[in-house]
Amino acid sequence: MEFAALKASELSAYLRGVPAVHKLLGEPDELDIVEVGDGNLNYIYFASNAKTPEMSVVVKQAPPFLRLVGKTWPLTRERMEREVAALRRFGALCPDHVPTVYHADSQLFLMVMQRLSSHCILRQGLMGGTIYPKLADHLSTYLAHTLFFGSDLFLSPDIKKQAVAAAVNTELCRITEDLVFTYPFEDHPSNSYSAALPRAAVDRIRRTPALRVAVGEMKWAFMNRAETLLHGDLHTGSIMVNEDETYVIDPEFAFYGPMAFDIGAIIANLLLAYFSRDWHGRQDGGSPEAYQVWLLDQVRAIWSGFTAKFLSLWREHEGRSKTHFIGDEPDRACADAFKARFMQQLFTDTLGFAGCKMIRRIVGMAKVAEITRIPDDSARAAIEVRCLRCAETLLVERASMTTVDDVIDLAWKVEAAA
Ligand code: SR1
Ligand code: MG
Repeated sequence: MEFAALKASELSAYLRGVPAVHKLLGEPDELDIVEVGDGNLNYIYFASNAKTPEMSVVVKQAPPFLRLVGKTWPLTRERMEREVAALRRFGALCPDHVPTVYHADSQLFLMVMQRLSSHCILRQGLMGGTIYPKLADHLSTYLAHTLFFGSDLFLSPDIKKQAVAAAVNTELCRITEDLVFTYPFEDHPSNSYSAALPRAAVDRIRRTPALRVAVGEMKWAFMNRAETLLHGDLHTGSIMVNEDETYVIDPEFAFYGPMAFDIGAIIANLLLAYFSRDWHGRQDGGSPEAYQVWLLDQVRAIWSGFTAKFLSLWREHEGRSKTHFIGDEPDRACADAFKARFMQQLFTDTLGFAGCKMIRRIVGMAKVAEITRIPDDSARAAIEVRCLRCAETLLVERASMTTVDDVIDLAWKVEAAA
């Protein structure tokens, strides 16, 4: 039977028939249902008690196609089951930063989850210039916990291999392989370019050999390094925030991949926010600099917080299990050297993935609002060129950029050269 999006009355009747959800909503006779309509992949609804609107949940349903494009881009609906599994896994590892799943239906491919009504999408908050004092602490905690506990540094080898197999996500990984690592670098019909983006900037992406090789290396790493269970699409639209709380949503792209992919996604999106601030920050007679400093501070604090927390989880695990990944040794010199190399490689890969993620948002198919909402074509193009320059350096020079301050310096330098 052909898929049809649920009507409000159908969804209301359905939810009233799920006792746990009905109870959470205060057992009303009718529900207010609003389709939010902002998902690239799925239908998303708010379902609320009409008399007590604060009693509310989110319903997410996967249609058998990519919503952004429509029926001409079919997708299997089982992606909803993978998303539910990932949310539950991440929720168990990091309950303060992952919304609760109340109910999942594997016939209708829908789930009912916690409504974050006092939170906004981080991308929107950053466009508005809001400071989130706890953001870096929360995101570094989320990254350290999810990336460490899914990996061979914590799991036994047999459990980890089962987890890799259970999280195979062929279809959505293919989207990333194409839209992040391949199409933006060739003349592909899915690419789109803003009105004033200079042809030379696009050509440079396609024709710089060192860049193409670097992107190839990152694509290979993405496809082959099953290190941990990733979120897989950790941009600022997948994060909800307020002053006190941070939640990571939408892990439908979850799979076992390289740790640096999630960290790189966050850093890339903070850098896109940083460069686009040059326009947003000047609206209403303001100036962008103070908020740009805050954005780069977040990059620094997320990386350094992540490093400290990840290494601390690693040490605690070694203490408890009385084992070391590299085996016994008389002192800890080799284990410490291994850890230092591990973190350095993670940083290098983070920069490479960040570069790919920035480029795809400028020349590829799915763009970001902080750039597309700039109505002045030439201002937008100037910002896009800076994003591309920064991304190129991140990719090409990633091995010689050894500290997060190198990234901050690069961002300032690219901005100042404008
Ligand atoms: C074709 S789907 C476009 C993008 O939306 C998701 O958020 C992923 O980033 C995907 O690449
Ligand atoms: Mg998403």
